[in-house]
Amino acid sequence: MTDTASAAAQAPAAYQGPARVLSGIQPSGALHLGNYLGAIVKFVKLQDEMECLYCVVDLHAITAWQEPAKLAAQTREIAAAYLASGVDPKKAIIFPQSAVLAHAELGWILQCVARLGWLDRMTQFKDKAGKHKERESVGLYTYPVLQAADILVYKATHVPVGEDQRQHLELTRDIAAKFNHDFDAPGFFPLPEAMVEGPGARIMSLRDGSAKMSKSDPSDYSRINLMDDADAIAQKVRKARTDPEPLPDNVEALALRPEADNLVGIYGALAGLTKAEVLARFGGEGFGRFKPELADMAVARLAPIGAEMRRLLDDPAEIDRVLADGAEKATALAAPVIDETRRHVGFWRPGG
Ligand code: AQP
Repeated sequence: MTDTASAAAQAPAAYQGPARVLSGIQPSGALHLGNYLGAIVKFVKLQDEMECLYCVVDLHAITAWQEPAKLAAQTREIAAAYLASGVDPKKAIIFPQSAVLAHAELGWILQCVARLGWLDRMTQFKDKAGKHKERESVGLYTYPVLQAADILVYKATHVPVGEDQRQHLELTRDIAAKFNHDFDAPGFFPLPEAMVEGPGARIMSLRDGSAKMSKSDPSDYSRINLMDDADAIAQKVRKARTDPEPLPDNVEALALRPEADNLVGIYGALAGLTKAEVLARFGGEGFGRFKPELADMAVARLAPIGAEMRRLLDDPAEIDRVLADGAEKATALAAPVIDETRRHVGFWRPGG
């Protein structure tokens, strides 16, 4: 048995199974442009390349208080965002995390594998808990272990996420390697790869270029929500914080201008352009000219998604069918993994 985080470094990645994608989003508030560009855009692309599972991680959402009367609706809203953005339930499995009990079961087993010292290093907990960590739920602290279970219960090999999740993926690899080592099961769990790369990996707040765009930011002007209408999007872009200088003509000059850098990055991510290509188009222009172009680009890309989400949410029967079907398929995929995990751990089994 090992007790350091170096297990992943020591263990060769001997996993032989198929490539599989798992990712999820919490139903903890309105989805924003960061969630869309950092995660959902990648979900859509990957469904044509690998077997994909996309969950709505409601077990994670309750690490902070969620109104019980709203949680199911919030879960449907995330599913609606997946569908409206182009995730196709014929290609990818879409399901609510809490509907597949194996997540919680493996989560507990992995809590007994992960070390306290590993969790103590997680910066997202420190960011979210702030100065009063003793008031946070235990679940918020152990959240990254449940995230490891979400991934490993399907033996997923690839995890499309934004930059903020990179550290949690490293932890997942350490947990997988330690399980494989401790239970003498080389290659049982894969050491999954975070797929962070991409122009939308870290979208920043419209009010503060040094803070990430976030559902929990108290200012709605800090983010563009997927369900914002065209007027709201235009207004938020217009009010986005900037500096008085015109846009530069080279990317290096954005280094000390976080708000300008963020807006150029957003335009590029939405338009499929590099920052250099955006600056080739707008370098030398003031924000008075750039912001309306950015607003038009954001509206063109997001308004149809918002409209489709509203249509789906008007009659949630279609969403519920997708979620129920996905839960059944995900449960079937997780069953043999949890069964084998139980065998490795040595739990009682009839006749076993
Ligand atoms: N600003 C962002 N830029 C790029 N990607 C982002 N993601 C989140 N914010 C950005 C990615 O979205 C996916 C789902 O995130 P989540 O809902 O599970 O939780 P989160 O990372 O805590 O996201 P939020 O929206 O910022 O919520 P709060 O305010 O609760 O912290 C993940 O892949 C994440 O990387």
